[in-house]
Amino acid sequence: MGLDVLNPASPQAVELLRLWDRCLWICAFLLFVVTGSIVWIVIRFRRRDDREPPQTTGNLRLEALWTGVPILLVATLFVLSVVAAEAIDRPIRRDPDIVVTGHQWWWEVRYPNPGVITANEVHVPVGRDVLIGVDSADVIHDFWAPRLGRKIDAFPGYRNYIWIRARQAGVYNGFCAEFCGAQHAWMRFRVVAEDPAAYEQWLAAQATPALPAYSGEALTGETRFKELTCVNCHNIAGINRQKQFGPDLTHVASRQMLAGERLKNTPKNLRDWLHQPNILKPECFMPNLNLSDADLTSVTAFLETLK
Ligand code: HEC
Ligand SMILES: [Cu+2]
Repeated sequence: MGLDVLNPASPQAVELLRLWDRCLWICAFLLFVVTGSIVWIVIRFRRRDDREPPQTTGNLRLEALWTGVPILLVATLFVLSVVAAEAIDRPIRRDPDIVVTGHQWWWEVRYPNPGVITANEVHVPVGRDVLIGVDSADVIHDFWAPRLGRKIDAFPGYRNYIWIRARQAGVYNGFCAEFCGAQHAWMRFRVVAEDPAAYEQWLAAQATPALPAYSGEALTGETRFKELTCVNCHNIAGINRQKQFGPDLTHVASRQMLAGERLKNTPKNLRDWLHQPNILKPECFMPNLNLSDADLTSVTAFLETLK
């Protein structure tokens, strides 16, 4: 795989890498010229006797040279950067396809049309320009999927925008790239790029409540979920709808990872999470509710039905 930043998968990331390459070559050349001159001067003008060498001041040609060359270099870097920025940040002339909101320490992912809410997993159709609006519910975070584009800050109360376009289907790593507190390192996400038909299918499935062909353990789990204050923080479409504080759980079982990618989404890990969120992610904002074994089993069984 190699480093994500050296392995671009979108036109925007290609543009960034190109800028990086050019700057690197310019700087490598400068390094060569500067260190080369120093070495040459040290040898050529080394001390041979005790006489003071001739002193020169006010050489106009030299002054012009070492003022002009740096100005030219900085201007070149400036132009290269502006060209890259133009190519990456195209104008915003419509509403975003997706709104991503940073929370300590997870990402809320909303599709305004048709009203889907999920977490830590951004699905996009391959080969299409996708406009993502990025903001925050608390402190400053930074949304970064290195293979797909630039970083973009997530501010509370102000929305930034970023274009991405995945060239190939695949799963791309994402990170919070602005230190935001204790669990910053476990504030990851993934971008799942799939062909448009699969994407539409996913979106349609997410838009329908996953309800409720279940019985037994899972049914008990649903009742306990409502009784155990989970509903104060988590939404499940069809069960409760209020202002949510934690990740939407309508289709939690369809997600690949849990808790900002702290855990793979397996029944065992889900149960562990409900048992000790504070141990898995110290200081995180899901409290340890000291659930009994019976509750852990039934609530896990219930959540596992939410595909
Ligand atoms: C005080 C609010 C609060 C309560 C009460 C609460 N949670 Fe959470 N929950 C959170 C927060 C915040 C997160 C995100 C933690 C993180 O990733 O940093 C979370 C994460 C989760 C996740 C992981 C979701 C994902 O996609 O990553 C599950 C599952 C979950 N909670 C289930 C429950 C259940 C079941 C209960 C009741 C027994 C419950 N929660 C009670 C706030 C709460
Ligand atoms: Cu963050």
